[in-house]
Amino acid sequence: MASAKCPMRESNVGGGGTRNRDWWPNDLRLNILRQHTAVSNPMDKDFNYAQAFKSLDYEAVKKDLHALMTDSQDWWPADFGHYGGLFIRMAWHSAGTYRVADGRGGGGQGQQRFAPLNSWPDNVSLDKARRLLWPIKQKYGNKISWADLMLLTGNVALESMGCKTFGFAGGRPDTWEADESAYWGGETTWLGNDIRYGQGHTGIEGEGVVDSDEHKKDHKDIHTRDLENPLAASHMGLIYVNPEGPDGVPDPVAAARDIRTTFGRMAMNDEETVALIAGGHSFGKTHGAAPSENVGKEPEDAPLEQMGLGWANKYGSGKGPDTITSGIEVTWTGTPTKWSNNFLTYLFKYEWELTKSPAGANQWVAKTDDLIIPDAYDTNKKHRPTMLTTDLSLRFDPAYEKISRRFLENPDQLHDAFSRAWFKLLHRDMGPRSRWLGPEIPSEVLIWEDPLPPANHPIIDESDITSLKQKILATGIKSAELITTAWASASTFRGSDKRGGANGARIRLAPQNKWKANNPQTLSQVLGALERVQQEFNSSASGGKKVSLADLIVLAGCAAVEKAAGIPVPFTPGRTDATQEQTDVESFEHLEPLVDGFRNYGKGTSRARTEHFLVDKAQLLNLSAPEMTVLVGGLRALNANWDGSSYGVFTKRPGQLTPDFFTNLLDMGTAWKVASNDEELYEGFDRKTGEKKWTGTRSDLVFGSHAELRAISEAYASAGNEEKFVRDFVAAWNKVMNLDRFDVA
Ligand code: HEB
Repeated sequence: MASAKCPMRESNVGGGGTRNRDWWPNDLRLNILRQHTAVSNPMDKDFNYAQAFKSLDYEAVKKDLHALMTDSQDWWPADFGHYGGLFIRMAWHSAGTYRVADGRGGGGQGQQRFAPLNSWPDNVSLDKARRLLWPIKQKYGNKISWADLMLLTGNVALESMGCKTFGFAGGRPDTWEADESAYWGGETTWLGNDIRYGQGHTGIEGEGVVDSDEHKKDHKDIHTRDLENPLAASHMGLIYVNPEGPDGVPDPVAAARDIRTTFGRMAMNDEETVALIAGGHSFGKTHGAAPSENVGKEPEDAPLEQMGLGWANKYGSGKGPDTITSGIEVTWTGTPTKWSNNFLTYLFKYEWELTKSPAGANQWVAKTDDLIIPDAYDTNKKHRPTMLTTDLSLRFDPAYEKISRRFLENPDQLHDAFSRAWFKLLHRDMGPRSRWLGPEIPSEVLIWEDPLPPANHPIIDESDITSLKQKILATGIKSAELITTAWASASTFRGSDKRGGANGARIRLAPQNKWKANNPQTLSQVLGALERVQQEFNSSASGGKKVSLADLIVLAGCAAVEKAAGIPVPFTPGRTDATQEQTDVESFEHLEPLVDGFRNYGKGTSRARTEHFLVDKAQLLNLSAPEMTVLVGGLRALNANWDGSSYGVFTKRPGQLTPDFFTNLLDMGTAWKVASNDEELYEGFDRKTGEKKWTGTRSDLVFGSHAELRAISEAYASAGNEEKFVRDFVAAWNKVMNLDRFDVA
């Protein structure tokens, strides 16, 4: 126990001691731009997960998973003799961290293995679930990632309990370190929500999901509160909402409000939400055999001999009937290892009475003498039906009730809605279908995939590319506008959920064609000119060749960069144009840049500075710090601000690809002063003459003020690196243009 008393700060080796982040908590987090690199990954450099997965004996894994479901282990026995409920919860918690606002979270990287998720209070006992899977993971090795395996296991659990699924796709390569890019909230206590609601709520540390009475008094805002974006969960350390009701208040109607916000931010509508909860809670049970004081430290803080497991439970046997997970003790249906409509049947059949679990948590019991619920371990025992506050929301929220009653009367509709919503939940962050692998990919195309039409005609070749570039440059459209349009099109990509990008040419469709950052008026002129080039080519090209507007938009940017760079800029054709019908406007609105420092658009909020948004965007674009730096410097030299302004265009020869941005920014002959009350604009004056030379934004000046970014800027401003600058810019530009090209990977 000695080590548990010794906080990490006191460690004087191995990177211990007070860190930069402790001294300067608001510093830029450039660390998020150097994650998941080769140095943290034990696989060989040429390891290709998609290829490895293709050699997997998929049916054999599924067979092993089916066998595991009922192969109860003494060290963690299966409730009702079936691990299905536990594994569904594991998969759901793996995928359910997804939030559509920035596409982060989700099951795509196997992050449930790492902190903080492995130790979230909501993930209690899932450490056991993953450990039960280890022999299967070990057996199939590199051919199936943890990310895929955890989700596939949830799917097989459903099938094993008689719920036909909509399908499954593999293709999620594992990461090997804790991802630091997602904002999970600013609270410093588990289950706190003071920051996300900003209304003075405090988290109650160490109480599991059970809140204290003192906390409950202060709940007046649960009917009106607003959850901070991009968060989806109502508390730090929860995947979604408090099962006992908002902040522990057992009010099903108020709980519905939190559920709607949370599931909405997970990209689920009311129907999908009802289906997921009613379907999910037709299985398994909750665990609250005794008060949570019995439960030890979470995995990240647990003693060594627990070997990465956490939450050691000293109550009784600490497992099986004595398990403490959420602190709630509920079994929803009479058939917890079988798909059924029973959750909804009981929800409406009985009236519900508030009661407490043995751990003291709020829960509900049916007012009935019907002892129809089996015990997980004692076949002689029967129980009355029980529910969570959040389960009752499906009956007492008027909109949810309508849907629930329809599902109650039409079990096939519940099944269809559940299996579709479950498939969406597990695959929402996978990106385009070209990334999906395996024999169980559904043939039905779903709108949330952001579908692209196939290229069903011969695509352009090298000589077409050359002549098209000439034609584009001859349209008279300014190079800077061709560059901003290509950037606007490609830079919607987010590495988090692999959405966006230039493919599909959705920049010409709603909502992107109206986004302020895209400068709609200029955009429509550029697109008009490119459409004319396209029409001319497509009506005259030999051999039925066609060029898509998506390709032309990128090619136009490449042609303009090439002209300015004086070296070839690579271009990979083959994009296609999506239709408006293939574009879910509401869902695409989440991709709108509120701040894009690369084109000097937008500014910070009360919660984040402009330069923090720049780094955030760079992370979503899978860029390193040097790539971010060279792109900003290059785009400024190319005069490519969103509105054509000269902010940050620190050069006397705008339009040429020079490192002038860096040389001028680092020039000690310039003194900088704040030029706007909001500290978003700065002016640079000649120290000798006092003459005003430049105007720049926070996204510009940060490359001179931040030590690490300045170091990179110095490299690009140094004699002898002019060519390197051009080469690096072209490489980074090419990377961004092709971020979404999973079809050619
Ligand atoms: Fe759930 C369980 C809550 C949704 C599926 N959950 C559970 C629990 C809780 C909850 C508290 C218990 C844990 C323990 O163990 O103790 N959920 C909840 C909430 C929500 C939910 C609050 C929202 C409203 N779920 C959900 C969904 C799903 C689910 C959506 C799917 C789909 N869960 C589940 C399952 C379970 C649970 C299956 C069981 C587990 C076992 O059995 O172990």
